[in-house]
Amino acid sequence: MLSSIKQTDPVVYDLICQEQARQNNSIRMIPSENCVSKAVMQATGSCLTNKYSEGYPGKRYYEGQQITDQVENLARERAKALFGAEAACVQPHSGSPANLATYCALAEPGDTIMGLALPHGGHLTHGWKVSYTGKFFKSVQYELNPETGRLDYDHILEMAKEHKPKILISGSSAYPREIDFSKFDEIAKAVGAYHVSDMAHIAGLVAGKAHMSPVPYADAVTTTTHKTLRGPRGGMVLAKEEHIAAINKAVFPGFQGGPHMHTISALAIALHEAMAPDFATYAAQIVANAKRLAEKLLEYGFDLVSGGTDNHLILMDLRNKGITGKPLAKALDRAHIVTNYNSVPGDTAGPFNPSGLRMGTPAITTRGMKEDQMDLIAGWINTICDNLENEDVIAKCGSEVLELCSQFPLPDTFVQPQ
Ligand code: DSN
Repeated sequence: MLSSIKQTDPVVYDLICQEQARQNNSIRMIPSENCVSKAVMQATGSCLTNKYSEGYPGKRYYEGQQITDQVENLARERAKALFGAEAACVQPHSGSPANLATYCALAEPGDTIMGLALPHGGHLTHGWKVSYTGKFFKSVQYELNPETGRLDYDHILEMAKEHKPKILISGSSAYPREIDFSKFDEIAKAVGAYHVSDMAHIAGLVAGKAHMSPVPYADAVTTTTHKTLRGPRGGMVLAKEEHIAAINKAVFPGFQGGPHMHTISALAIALHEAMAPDFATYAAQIVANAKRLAEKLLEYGFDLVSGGTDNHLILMDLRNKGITGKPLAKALDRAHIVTNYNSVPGDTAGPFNPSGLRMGTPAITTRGMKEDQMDLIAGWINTICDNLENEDVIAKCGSEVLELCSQFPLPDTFVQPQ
């Protein structure tokens, strides 16, 4: 697949090969990452990258759209069928532009939006102060219940009644529990707000029926396409029919120019893959793996935000271990276990060395790992946590990790190391 790159630019070829080897020889547990199939990968490198297609199918600003219209319509129709949505926009370049465009379609700058605070598991674009979503709009942030580490729907209702947001945002980037989107719908209706749901992290779980779907309960649902959904890097908005014209207009010409048709073709393939029965098995295994890992980590005395997980991710609060997330993430990385340090609710440490560690199971489940392998991973995390300065112990765990990786190559339908 890479032979032309090797011939034209050996430097880039070498870097890509090194990255492929790194991915192959590590337990990749960043919960927003995954591995795409060869088919998805090849579509992202196809001739569709050569085409400009400003506009939407049937109404473009350039000629030569005989094929691109079909590609975009196919992706839209598959997105609607997979998620049971009335309408879909598949042009957002990723999740952040999808969110901003959706807010601008449904509200005016200066209106109030209300989302989950970043240190409590929300995303930057849910109105956090450093994001333009927190500057263009008046942002009010709800937090998790400090006792349970879970969403507190009564508290969210009280805040919504007080602040009367134009948009209530459900969804998260670091929340390990199932979200009850019907409750967000009730709250939004009670205060006359639009309900926008960001399902980026759980889109694959929703597609595989391993998590409640926000689609029946939200005016608009935004998502990236490359996390649990296992598609190309991209974004998408699913919406009620009455909102799609405004959302389309906000995406193009509001925020973006030409759509990335190569990505949209790859998304169409990923949606097709997600319709296959084995995708539901995959989604269920992601959750089973995360639950087993959480169980083992609790046995080792780790403190988990909310006490466990219902989805694909785990958020460890390391304050009871007397360490922060960064040294642990770095030591794990030296042993080829890749996670990310993360803020936790009530964190007083800064975002560059917060008190938590976030990890997830989508990519390792794609490799075929199951509950037994989660037991091994929990053991290595515990050993490394107790030996942060002991490079011999870290190296020993690292060689055991490499041995495990060699036993779980990606399936043949995925890109293999060169
Ligand atoms: N950066 C993504 C994540 O890691 O959760 C969210 O967009």
